[in-house]
Order: sequence, then structure tokens, then C-alpha cells
Amino acid sequence: MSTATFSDWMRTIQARTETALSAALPPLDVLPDRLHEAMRYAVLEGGKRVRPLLAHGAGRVTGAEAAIVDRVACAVELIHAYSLVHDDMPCMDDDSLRRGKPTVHVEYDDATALLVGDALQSLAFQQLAEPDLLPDAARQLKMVEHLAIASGSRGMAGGQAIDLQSVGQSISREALEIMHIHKTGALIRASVQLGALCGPEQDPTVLARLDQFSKRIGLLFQVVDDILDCEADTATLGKTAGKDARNDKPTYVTLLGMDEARRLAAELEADAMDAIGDLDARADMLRALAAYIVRRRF
Ligand code: GRG
Repeated sequence: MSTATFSDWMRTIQARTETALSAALPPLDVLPDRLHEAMRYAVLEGGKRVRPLLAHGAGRVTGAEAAIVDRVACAVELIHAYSLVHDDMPCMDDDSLRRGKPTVHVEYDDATALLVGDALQSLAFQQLAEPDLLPDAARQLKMVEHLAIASGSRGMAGGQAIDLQSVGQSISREALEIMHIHKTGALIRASVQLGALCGPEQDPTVLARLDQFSKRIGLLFQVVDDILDCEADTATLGKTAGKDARNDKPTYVTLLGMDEARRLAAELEADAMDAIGDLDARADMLRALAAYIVRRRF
């Protein structure tokens, strides 16, 4: 498949995700209008939409209608947006910039940021509760279960708790991996699971392959994120590789060094490709997405 074909697909999915998110979010002229404005500020016009892309990529494999996948793409992106709003707050990472603009608690205030995250999380589950989203109610309920587990204490929120506990401490590679499997990996995995559940073709072997793929992609995403952060820090602050300039959180680069982190990224990409190697051409967008995640530069 040509790069142009993938780029076109990616832009199409990003655009339809933007439209779907805008329709799902409460309008600006409905009370409480300040909260609704802040929710729209947090979600719209920003981000790569990697999770919606993964959901649509997996949905293609199981023959899903794109309009159904839009719903689950909104659900996973709303959870992601909530996690970023809360992660940026002073009680967590205390960041003032996100996606090139002031973070929600800076633009509004702490209480609003807290409520934005809460409300986005509820809105995410509301997307999955739509009557007759799928002809099969059991499959629709499975989506709710996957997303609840992925975002709760056995998923993203749990990973964040482990991350906060590990600040300033030296941890093993295994412990770092467990943290990321929960913090970022669980939602990436759920994005693929939910996208795959949208389609009528529910072959257990294919679903297992997609699951393997998503687990590797989750870790790959984090390793690449650590590499990019370290490169950016080195370029802008003159820091040496091996030190995360933002805080004392352990990263794959601090733990393994830059060369080994790059080698690990290449290995995870190969493993991810291998996991879906047997699938037909409908998996090509997922293959291209894996390559995009490794080679992204923003
Ligand atoms: C607050 C419950 C709670 C959880 C926060 C995911 C998370 C857990 C925090 C994000 C912190 C962070 C920057 C992690 C690094 C990897 C990551 C998830 C980066 C941001 O995701 P992208 O690159 O962002 O998909 P965009 O802006 O493109 O959507």
C-alpha cells in the first residue's frame, strides 16, 4: 500500500472523528455553558487521534461500518482527553501546555479541569450506551466492559497511580513495563478491541491476533514517546540523553539508554507486524499505523 493511500485514510478518519466528537460534546449555548466550553476546549482541534485510528483500523478487519466505529472512536478519545486534562493538573504532572495551548486548569481553573475530566469520562460511556448501536446487545455490553476495565484501577488509572508512586525511585524494566501496560497500553488495547467488536466478523483467531498486535503497539507507543521526549529535551535544553528533563520519572531511555530503547522500538514494531502477518489486506491500515507510530516526529 502506498504512503499516499495511508495518509488519505488517516486524514479522512481524523476529520470524521472531529465531526463525531463535536456532535457528541454538549453545545456551547447549553448550561452549564462554561463547563461545556471547557470540555470542547479540551477535546477539539488537537491531537493525533491515534486511538480512533486504531479503532477504525481494527473495524476494517472485522467488516465494520465506519459510522458505528465513529461511536467507539469517540468513546476512547474522550477517555484519553479526560486522562490528559487530569494528568496535567497541579496534583499530578502540573503541566501548563498541552497540544500547543494552555492546559485546561490554566485556561479555566482547577475545579473546572476536574469536572471536565469527570464529564468527559461519563460522556465516553454514554457513546457506548446508545440503543441499537450494534444488532448484538451482548457484543455492545462487552465494549462497555472492555472500556471500563481499561480506564479503571486495573488499567489507566491504576497505571497512573503506579507512575506517581515511582517518581524519584529507581524501578526495574519489568516494573516500568507493567506501569505502561496499564497507563497507556490498556486504552490502546481497548481501542483495538472496541473497533474490532463493531464488525459482524468475530473470528476468535482474528480477534486474538488483533489483541496481540494492540499489546505490542501499546508498549511501542510508549517507548517511542520516551525517545521523542528525550530527543526534544536534548535539543531544547542541552540535556544529556538518559535524563528526563520534566521530572524524575523513569523512562525507557533513562533505564535502557537511547540505543537500546531504539532497538526495543524496532523489535516491538516487528512483533506487532508479525502478530497480524496472517490477516488479509484489510489489516493494511493497522500495519501502516504501526510504522507511523514508530516514525512520527510530533
Ligand atoms: C489521570 C487517570 C489519569 C490517567 C493519566 C495517559 C495518562 C494517564 C497520562 C498521559 C501522560 C502522558 C503524556 C503519557 C505519555 C504517553 C501519552 C499517553 C501521550 C499522549 O498521547 P498522544 O501522543 O497525545 O496520543 P495526543 O495529543 O496526540 O492525543
